[in-house]
Amino acid sequence: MSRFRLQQDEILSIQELLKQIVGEIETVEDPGFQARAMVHAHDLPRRVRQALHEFKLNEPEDGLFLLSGFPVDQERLGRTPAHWKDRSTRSPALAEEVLLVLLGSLLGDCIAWSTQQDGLIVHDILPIKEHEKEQLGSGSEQPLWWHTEDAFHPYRGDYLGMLCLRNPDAVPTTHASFESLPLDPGLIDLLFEPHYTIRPDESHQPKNRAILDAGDADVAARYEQIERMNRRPEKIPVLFGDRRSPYVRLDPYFMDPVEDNPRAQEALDTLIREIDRRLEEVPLATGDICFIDNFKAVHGRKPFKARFDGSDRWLKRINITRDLRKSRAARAAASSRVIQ
Ligand SMILES: O=C(O)CCC(=O)C(=O)O
Ligand SMILES: [Fe+2]
Repeated sequence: MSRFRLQQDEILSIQELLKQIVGEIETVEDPGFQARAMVHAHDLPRRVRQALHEFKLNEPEDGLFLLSGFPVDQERLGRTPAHWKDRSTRSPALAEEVLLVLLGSLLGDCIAWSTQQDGLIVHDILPIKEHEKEQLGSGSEQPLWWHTEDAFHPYRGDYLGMLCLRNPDAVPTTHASFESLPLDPGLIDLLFEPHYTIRPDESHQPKNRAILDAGDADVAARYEQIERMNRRPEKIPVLFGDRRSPYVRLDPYFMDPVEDNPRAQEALDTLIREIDRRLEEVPLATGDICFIDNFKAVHGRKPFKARFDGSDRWLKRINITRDLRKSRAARAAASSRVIQ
């Protein structure tokens, strides 16, 4: 894992930068701020920029970058909200959200989904009572099975960024990479071929939308598209890129058995078993910021007993693409971040 610990002078310089930006905006969702984020990111300490640049350029096999040492004022945050839709106009974690977006901008551009968390760029990950037993980031009692983020979608992010505001019970995020997978070449051949299907995960379903805008034709059309992807998922390979260091696209919980090709199913089962064996725990602590290479590693979360008393685990999450252009047909304007 690439570990990066902020030094005191770097923390002070970041705090100074955040103070200035937070004074100018009401929310990180402000398109003006999103447009300027990459330029603001040039003012982050040089050692931070260098480290994230190397993570992007060298694509380390474990696909995990962990930055720690940023202090988070718990009193300013107040209580962990009961739901991500319980947003005050001005987030108590605005500075941390800005920091996550700036760091993410060193890897690419933040993207949002019109079908997920109401099209917001910065997501809250916190346990929600009604989702306790569900296969969602906001679930708790079930393990969140390891996955590629938004694996079903061709425009899924290249990176996932998470900033931990609090995690009092040290609930682990899980992580596995594909470094020197002991698979025989015949199985690798099959995994590189389009035998597999991945259906949209629960977070993109209309029942998980907060804003009641059933009359919005655009949004309705997006959900119809998700429904089509659910009914007739296209056949895809789960490995791609370089055979010696493959990229992956996997979400076993939402994959159907390959009925017409038992060898392809066997290859997938073997791959899943190997990843299960490698799954590691990464309990994020307050102030930890991790970036996961969504092509090189999978991630999930261990089950836990949520408290629902305002002191629960609370993370902020972003998705980042290296190439905003490839989704242009699905976005309203060149500078828009929302994939529809
Ligand atoms: O809670 C975590 O640590 C991971 C959550 C996650 O993978 C997700 O929400 O997609
Ligand atoms: Fe995830």
